Amino acid sequence: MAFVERVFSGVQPTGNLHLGNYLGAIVNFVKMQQTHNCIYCVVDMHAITQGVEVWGGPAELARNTREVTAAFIAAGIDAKKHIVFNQSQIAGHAELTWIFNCVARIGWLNRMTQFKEKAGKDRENASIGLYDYPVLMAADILLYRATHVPVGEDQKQHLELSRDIAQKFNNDFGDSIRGHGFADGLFFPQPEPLITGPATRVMSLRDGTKKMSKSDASDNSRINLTDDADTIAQKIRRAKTDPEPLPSEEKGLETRPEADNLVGIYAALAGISKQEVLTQFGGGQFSTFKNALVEVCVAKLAPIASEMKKLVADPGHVDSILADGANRARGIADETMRITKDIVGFIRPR
Ligand code: AQP
Repeated sequence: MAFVERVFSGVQPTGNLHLGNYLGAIVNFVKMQQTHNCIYCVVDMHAITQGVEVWGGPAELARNTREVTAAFIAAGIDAKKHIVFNQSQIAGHAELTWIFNCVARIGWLNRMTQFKEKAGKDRENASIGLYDYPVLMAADILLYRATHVPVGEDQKQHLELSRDIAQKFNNDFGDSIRGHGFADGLFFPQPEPLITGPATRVMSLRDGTKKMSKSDASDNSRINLTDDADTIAQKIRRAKTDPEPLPSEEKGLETRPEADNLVGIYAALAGISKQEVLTQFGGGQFSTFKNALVEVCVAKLAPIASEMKKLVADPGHVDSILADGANRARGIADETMRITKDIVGFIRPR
């Protein structure tokens, strides 16, 4: 069956939205609006999978949920033409997760590297929600039978799991799916990850081998979307580099993770290739390149930060955007759950 193409993706409201989230995900969210119907979700149910000391408690969760929504709108997502909502408003995310929990295998989840990284050494003490995170993610996507998912490189493995779950559901319930009018036995699509651009994995400014992340203890490791121009300048000037000048060819970046990262960030912000950046700055000192990077970064982020500020100052308006999005998302989600329940054999009122 040819599925109607639909884009879905989400961002966790865990605070400190950063340049990695922006370049790895949100920039592509904005682009996809031109060609697809898009659903962008503030995944607040994912946010509570780590300890409360990580997500900050109820007031912080609500504040961060509004801030991510504001970032979506400020970056150029059109919440009227497309759908923007927060996950917990739609019960189908949790319902479909339960069904998928019974389809996914423990062996599959045991391979998930993000769980291993986030749970760390104290795995026994991690929440079941953190372990089940990728199944909830599969449910998020497949509740809308989405076909394309723009994400950063770090989410590739979770997308593969979503594809495995979709395929196993279609196999396990093939006869029932056909019996419900899907002649080819395919109810869920296998969603495709869209991992594009020169900054699909933005690294920490303090350590070019570590992903830029909201939860890094050092604020200097990341550029937050809400940082002002002075803070951006300071962070970039202090970013770790090596003593060599920039190379003129991309090959010269291979063993230089910090240089590679900054060149990738410049390329993504300026909308050019890494090679074009090196043609312009290769052979020169880092200080010259860093000054240019500050400029392009401030030019891109300052208008977003100022629009975000305006939006979060009016929480009622942000909440109405989320409520309107949830109402429209619910129409699609309810239809998927109705058919899924019939396929599984759950009796429901007629
Ligand atoms: N460093 C990154 N480079 C490129 N893309 C990134 N993404 C996250 N970090 C980078 C992408 O941003 C989207 C939203 O991510 P998320 O907030 O839902 O979850 P995350 O990947 O767990 O983000 P963080 O910042 O790393 O948070 P913590 O510190 O809590 O783990 C996703 O598409 C992701 O790929």
